[in-house]
Amino acid sequence: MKTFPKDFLWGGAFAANQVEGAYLEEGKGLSTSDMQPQGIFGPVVERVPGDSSLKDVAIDFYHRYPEDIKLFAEMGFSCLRVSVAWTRIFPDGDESQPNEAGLAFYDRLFDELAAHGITPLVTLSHYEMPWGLVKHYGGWGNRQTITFFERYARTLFARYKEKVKLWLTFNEINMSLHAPLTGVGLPEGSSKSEIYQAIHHQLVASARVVKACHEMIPDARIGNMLLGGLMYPLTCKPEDVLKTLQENRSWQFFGDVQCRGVYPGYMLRYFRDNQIQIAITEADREALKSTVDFVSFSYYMTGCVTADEALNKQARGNVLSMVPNPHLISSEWGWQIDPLGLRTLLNMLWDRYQKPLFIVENGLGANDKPDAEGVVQDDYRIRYLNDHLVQVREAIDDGVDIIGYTCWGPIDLVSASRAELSKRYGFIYVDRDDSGKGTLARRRKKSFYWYKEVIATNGASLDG
Ligand code: BGP
Repeated sequence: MKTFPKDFLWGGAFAANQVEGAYLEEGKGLSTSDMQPQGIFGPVVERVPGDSSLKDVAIDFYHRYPEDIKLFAEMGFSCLRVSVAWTRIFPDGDESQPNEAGLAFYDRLFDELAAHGITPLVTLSHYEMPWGLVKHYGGWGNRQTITFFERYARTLFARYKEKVKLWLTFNEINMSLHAPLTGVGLPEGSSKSEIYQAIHHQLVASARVVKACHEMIPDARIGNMLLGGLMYPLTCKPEDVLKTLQENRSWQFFGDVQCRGVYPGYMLRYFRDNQIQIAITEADREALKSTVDFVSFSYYMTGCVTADEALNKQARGNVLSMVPNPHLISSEWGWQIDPLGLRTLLNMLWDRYQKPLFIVENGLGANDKPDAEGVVQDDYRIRYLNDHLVQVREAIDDGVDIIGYTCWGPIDLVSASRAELSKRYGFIYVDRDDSGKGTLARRRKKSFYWYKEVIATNGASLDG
């Protein structure tokens, strides 16, 4: 019988800015996320006293984490992916000393997880950076940001070295091409050269903190995080196939640098062909040689690529544009559902990198409606997750080395792309709506009990 490995990590994942709230508490500074109340594609809005954004409170995890962790433990989680808000530790980004209150919060959080036997997987940077670094330094466009980020990462490694053994550098590092402010702190309309220069700085920073992590916590493992944007050719026309290869390389490039330590030739050609000039120093080349221990990624959907411009209708996920696949159905938000694609992607990444893989995001955003008894009967979510996990099991049977699975948003949270609460991913319902109304009370959905059973049986209860 096909099974999951004995020590497979099961759990959920989220980002500080989508759950914590407390956006100015205990010395926290403003982040890019605080400046984009309408989400990662929305405009920058200057914050003024008395204004409010859904993310300011989010689901109030900052104050309610003990209750939430208890529920995760009840489901049997062995892992929880969280992120640290950089602005709780260095409010403007360029301070020389960290904010003790911010560090103390994550101490409490990690202690609470440990008390429930849950392993933390910690993302250093998930869709936010200090606004101070954007305003005064030009974000990742400035080489100095590498130093600020390394200081921040080293502060976390020193503080939490006994508590956190699994780390990720940048969430969906390839998304900067599509949402430059969120990704690299550059304004919309930045040129390709500016964006790739900022990305280069981020790749160097990622490699430098990989090295720092290895030195400071030798028994830790640190990975990268890609938006796994698997594309299929729309037809078998050779032109479509070549274009698809190139499209896939536009995100694989990040993994290639982070896993192999050098810029791939196809990217150098892309830079040449598009007159993109990037300053890369000898020290940068040396730094890039520190490669990640494992590869993590998010997986929600796939799309198609065509070389035929006339057919090139744009369907949008939250980050990537793609041609719809006529063989797949879509979620309420238009994301095409493709469980089999997860098996393909796992095999592709394993073939390419031969490093352990970690699925750190996957899930279905839906507009859940509680029934008369107040219960969300989310059979559609159960079906989605079941079908994806069946394919994870198939990939394990294919010989792919997979560390674990943390589904996105185990508790309802504020969505990244549009900053909505009505797009729910959770096993746990949170009573709060898009206008901010609600008690913030937590309630178990039907999927809560389903996931609990999946974890308890280490996947044996899956259907299929
Ligand atoms: C990924 C992000 C997450 C998350 C998820 C779902 O791109 O890493 O932060 O939010 O997508 O997207 P959304 O919240 O827009 O539904």
